[in-house]
Amino acid sequence: MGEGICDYTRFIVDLRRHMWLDGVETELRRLIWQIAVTGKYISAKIHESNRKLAGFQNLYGEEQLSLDRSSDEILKNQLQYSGFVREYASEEQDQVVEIGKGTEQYFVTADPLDGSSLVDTNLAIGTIIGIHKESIFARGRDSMVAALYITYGPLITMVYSAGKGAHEFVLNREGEYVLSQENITMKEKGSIYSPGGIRKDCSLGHCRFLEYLESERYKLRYSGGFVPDINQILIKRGGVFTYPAVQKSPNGKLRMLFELQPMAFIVEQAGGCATNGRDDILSLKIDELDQRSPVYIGSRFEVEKAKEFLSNSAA
Ligand code: AFP
Repeated sequence: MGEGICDYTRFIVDLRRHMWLDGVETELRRLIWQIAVTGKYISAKIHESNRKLAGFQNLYGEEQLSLDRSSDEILKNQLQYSGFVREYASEEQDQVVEIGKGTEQYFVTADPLDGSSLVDTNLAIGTIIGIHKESIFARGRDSMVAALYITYGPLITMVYSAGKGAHEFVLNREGEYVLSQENITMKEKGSIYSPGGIRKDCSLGHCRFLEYLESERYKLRYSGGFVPDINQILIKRGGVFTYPAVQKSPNGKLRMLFELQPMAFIVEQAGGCATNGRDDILSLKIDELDQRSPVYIGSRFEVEKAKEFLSNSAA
């Protein structure tokens, strides 16, 4: 049997065994799958991109690349025709978009191309997706049923969770996703840290936390892309990413709906945790589309240590 056919057979068996066994509802399994497949079309767009500005700004006043808008369009269309999605909220859209007939059971949030400002540097970037069962204006822990991210790097990988562990698929040369890591589980403690923000704009507690990590010889790993930075912490089974409150943005830079909730969902499923420095990210209620939060996310030891430094300095 040719290797290609063998690969394909193994892939189908892996996919069915893995996704069937973890008890994911058929519609949700198919929706996750369709979003993962969209990653192939977005990746093709990245490869033909010329980093041309689209001449538009998003809700946050950020310049939109034509790539941002085309990735958003690809995703929205795929979700619209999936038949499973009632509403679509995206970092590139000014408001929530009704894309279904009003009876579908899922609400999807998307950062279609996070880190797109890195495209010209050829660093890895990604797509971040949250899947909710009810309105997205709730606590993540109550509304979320799944999350996934796709990393466009030397390989295209998709990490997802539907509430039964975190698992990684890699796109093989036949253009099929093959299960590569199942039930990813982080250690209690890691050895890398990703510190976003400008240190002199951060609180004393935050600076003391970073100094602690450096005194413990943690290695600095920061690319400026949330997806590859989180993916590194997950695949290396430990470490911490932070984008704290800073002077000009007391709520930090990263968006709750489009970046923090999906990654918190996946990291928790891998045995890690995610906080704003005091409360779990998934326990925070979403009131606005563009809601941001400071974030400390990764293995348990480092996140708890961050909370300790922040509360001691706040006292
Ligand atoms: P872009 O999507 O504008 O490239 O921003 C990426 C991002 O939202 C997130 O992916 C990074 O973790 C963070 O910004 C990096 O921010 P700094 O450039 O301030 O470090």
